[in-house]
Amino acid sequence: MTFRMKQTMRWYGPKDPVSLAYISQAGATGIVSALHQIPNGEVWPLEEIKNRKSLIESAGLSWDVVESVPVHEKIKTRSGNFRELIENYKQSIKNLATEGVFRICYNFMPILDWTRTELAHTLPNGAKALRFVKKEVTAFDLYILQREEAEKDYSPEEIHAAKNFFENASKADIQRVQDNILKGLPGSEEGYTLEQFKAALATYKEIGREQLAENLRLFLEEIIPVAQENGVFMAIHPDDPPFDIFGLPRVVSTAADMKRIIGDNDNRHNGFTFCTGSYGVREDNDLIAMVREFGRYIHFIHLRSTRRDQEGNFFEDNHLDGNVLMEAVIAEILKIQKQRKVSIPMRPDHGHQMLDDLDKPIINPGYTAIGRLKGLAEIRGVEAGLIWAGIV
Ligand code: DNO
Repeated sequence: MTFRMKQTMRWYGPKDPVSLAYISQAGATGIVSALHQIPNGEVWPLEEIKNRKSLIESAGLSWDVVESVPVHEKIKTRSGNFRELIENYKQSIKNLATEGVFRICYNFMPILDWTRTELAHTLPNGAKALRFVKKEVTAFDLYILQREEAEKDYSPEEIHAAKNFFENASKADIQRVQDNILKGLPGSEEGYTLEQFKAALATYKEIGREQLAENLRLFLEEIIPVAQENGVFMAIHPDDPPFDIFGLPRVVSTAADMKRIIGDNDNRHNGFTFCTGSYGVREDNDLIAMVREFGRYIHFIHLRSTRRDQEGNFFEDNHLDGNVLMEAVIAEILKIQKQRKVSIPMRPDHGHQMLDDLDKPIINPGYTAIGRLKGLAEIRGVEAGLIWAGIV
């Protein structure tokens, strides 16, 4: 028996310009959503979870995944009232389970969530894509943030390119780079001024990669038993991009990281969001091997493809183009589903701003309707084809 992926789309709540009806018309049957109105660190109240769920269900859809219950910075750094914040996190897990929501996506990226410098990079066909431009990130680090010892993190060529960019960039370009890095992309939950960001960076002065990995382990040690008791599957999202940034350590970037996160106690409630767009930025991440190795623990899938170049830049390509061998990844996922006899929720991650969406104000970059609809349709097509051809 073959199991298809459960097709979902992200919905930012009642203010999202892409309505539940549109999502349903696009072909998704499930929703990925979060209570963005609850301040980071507070308990998610039963009542608000119930309201969100009934809104989704009244549109004929199901709330399959929470993306995300954010992890407070104080938990990541284990400072201040982090114990109380962990208790709150546990309570949110329990409350979600009480209302029948059993999958939670979260991340453990210090300070920043996902990072891009360009939100409307025009492709040759006129559609717009999200892009990470290395020299812009480097210029921000060296000349705007003026982070101590930042030069050490870059090669002479990278510094040269950044300097060149900075000296020739318009004021608007500099502002764009700064805003895109600091203000927080959709779902990030936190935004910073330059001064706030500098202060936040200082809290990681003593926290290297090992310490952050240890802080994650200690967090999991507390929350996973609660998730297990309540039938909840935790799915950690990888770092995006999957490498250290602004001197901040990142510990969910590679297969080795995934292995470490599972640790010695084989517990499926401690699982992963398999995001091909994030892991796929690294050439040394073999996505197919990763699905094979960690398939048992994958509870949520983001399908998206990036294309990288020699300079360390990448942009979000069409879902079936770019460096991710999407057809092969989907085939591998279908095999895992067959073994596990489950349908794993999948969402087409991001999409180009295209067609009529080009004329609309963009509230959530990457999350316009038409580009995601195209991604979903292509992914479904690949899935149907693989199954029909008997490949899976
Ligand atoms: C970006 C998203 C991320 C993701 C979080 C998960 O589009 O994939 O913001 O939701 O990192 O906690």
